[in-house]
Amino acid sequence: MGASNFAEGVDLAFKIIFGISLFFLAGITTVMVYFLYRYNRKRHPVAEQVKENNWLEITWIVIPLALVLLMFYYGYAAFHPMRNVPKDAIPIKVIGKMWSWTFEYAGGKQSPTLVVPINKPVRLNLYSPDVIHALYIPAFRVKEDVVPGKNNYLWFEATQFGEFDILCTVFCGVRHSYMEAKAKVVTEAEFKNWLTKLPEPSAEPEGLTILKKNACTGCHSLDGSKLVGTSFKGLYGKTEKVLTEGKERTLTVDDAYIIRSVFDPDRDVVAGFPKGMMQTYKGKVTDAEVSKIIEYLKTLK
Ligand code: HEC
Ligand SMILES: [Cu+2]
Repeated sequence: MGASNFAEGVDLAFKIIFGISLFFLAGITTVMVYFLYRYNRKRHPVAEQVKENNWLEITWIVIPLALVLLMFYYGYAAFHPMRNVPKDAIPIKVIGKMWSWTFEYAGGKQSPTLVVPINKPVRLNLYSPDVIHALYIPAFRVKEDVVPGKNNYLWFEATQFGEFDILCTVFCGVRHSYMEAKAKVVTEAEFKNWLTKLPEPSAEPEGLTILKKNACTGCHSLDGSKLVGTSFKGLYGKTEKVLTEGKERTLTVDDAYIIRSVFDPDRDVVAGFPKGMMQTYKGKVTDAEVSKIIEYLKTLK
């Protein structure tokens, strides 16, 4: 069962196309099997060429044409309203990034769950800061690519209360399959209440902005998962095994070590990680910026 205003049209188009396909699958298979029997060499020893049969040709042009036009009509009738967003639709920015969904409401309040009021048009503005993703809400029968640099959108009106799955349908890297979320349909009063309770957007720590700006987060995760480099989670104050000029030694991660790691990454190479992977940030990151980074890393317990 679909749970949006588009469900009926999409389901109808699907049923018609599926029905026509099923009819031809059964019909063609039956005729094939019958011909095997009927035109077997025993029963039909001499082949016969059929040429210039106008009625036959007209039939096989007109019937398939009518059928594809029928499929086009129902497909288009379902698709057309999807591209016409009502003016009063509630705008929600969807941020699809490796590897999670974030829903941003007016005023910048963010939520990991898409909460929408029932029977109200909602417009999702799709944004990706990294690679191509696709937002798919099967129960609402909507799906659209989330492409960096392109302002894609979709809209719907939820028609049923409940929680529905949200998926990413474009393979976007190792944790693609973790990129899921829920769409929750509630009454308008509940929606307003929920929105007021949603915490105000907190300003991003400066250190994190610097890490993102220099793409450090492409190699260093903030949540403990191992990417190309180590994770920054719990890094500050930790005892680390490093190779200095090929000799293993143990040290405690402090300011000096982090500064060295940024400006001279090959001096102390973390055990188990390749040398030469991280380039020096000399001239790209200032000393003041490194201090901000350190300040931020201290908060990543
Ligand atoms: C191309 C991937 C890559 C990028 C980009 C990168 N690093 Fe690294 N980084 C690594 C690797 C691999 C290591 C481990 C090997 C080593 O120590 O050189 C490392 C090690 C480190 C360490 C030591 C970590 C530990 O566990 O002891 C710090 C601190 C660090 N990087 C900070 C940064 C900062 C800050 C930036 C951005 C300004 C950055 N890195 C950008 C790959 C990267
Ligand atoms: Cu994705």
